[in-house]
Amino acid sequence: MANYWISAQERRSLSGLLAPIRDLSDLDDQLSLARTAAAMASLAVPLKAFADGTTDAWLVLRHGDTAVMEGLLLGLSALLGECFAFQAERDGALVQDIRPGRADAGSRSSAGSSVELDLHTEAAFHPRRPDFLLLGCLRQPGDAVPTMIATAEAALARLTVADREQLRLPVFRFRPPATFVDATLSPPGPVLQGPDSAPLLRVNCNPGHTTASGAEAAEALDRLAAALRACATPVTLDAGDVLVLDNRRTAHGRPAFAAGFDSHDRWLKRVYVAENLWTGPGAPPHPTRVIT
Ligand SMILES: O=C(O)CCC(=O)C(=O)O
Ligand SMILES: [Fe+2]
Repeated sequence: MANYWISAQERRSLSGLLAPIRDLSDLDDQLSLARTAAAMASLAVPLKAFADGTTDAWLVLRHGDTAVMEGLLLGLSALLGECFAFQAERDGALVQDIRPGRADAGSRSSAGSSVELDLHTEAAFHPRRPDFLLLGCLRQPGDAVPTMIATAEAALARLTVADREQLRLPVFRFRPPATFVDATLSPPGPVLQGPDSAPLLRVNCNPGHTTASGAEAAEALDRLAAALRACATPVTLDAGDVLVLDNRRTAHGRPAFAAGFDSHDRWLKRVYVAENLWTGPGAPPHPTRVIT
């Protein structure tokens, strides 16, 4: 990837194509464009999906805002690490559409709408949890739906030492959200890891999604959930905005909202990123980006 060059002409044409994305000026333009292009060129799956029967990476970006956002997310993921997906979730799509589905309205997952999606770290049940989560917004209705974000550090500052010790015990089990098919409960593990000054969190506060064995651990978990809710900040994405979340240091969620299940609904694109995809717990055998 480091050896990938784009010509001045290609860069000019890409700049025009990326213009609809707001806040591009916040990025290091040339680096992000080059990485975006390189990320797209190196990924067979999204190219197949968007290239209309050709393998020309540049065509991918000519399909309008949807593909441009996908390119931007893949480019950002290349800056952070490696994008990946789970075969059991949304059929292994590397860039996932987060929009309300009528059949899933009541599900406490990213596909739901009529119920709150309580604070959670992404894929808490899985050994290969994303290190980062990218959410790119394509559409936000007038009645805007924020993403709620709470940092582990702020929440843990509200807990006692005894509660934090309970959360470090490997007595918690994590259930997959409804967007996963055929996925099972995790083996027992801790909710809290790392030093107190840089805590790492693994939790899903939706009912029944994290269970503790032992009354003290269960109570500490309840108090953590309350602390996360108490310090959660709403972040509202507008079309063109991208949210980058560190999935080890933050929990996220969103309130219930009214969906029309039509072309006016809120629409996000989501990408999971691993800093080192092919090493560590749950690592897939190289070079698979879609974990089975
Ligand atoms: O809808 C949102 O703002 C966040 C949904 C969510 O939890 C996710 O996409 O992982
Ligand atoms: Fe999520």
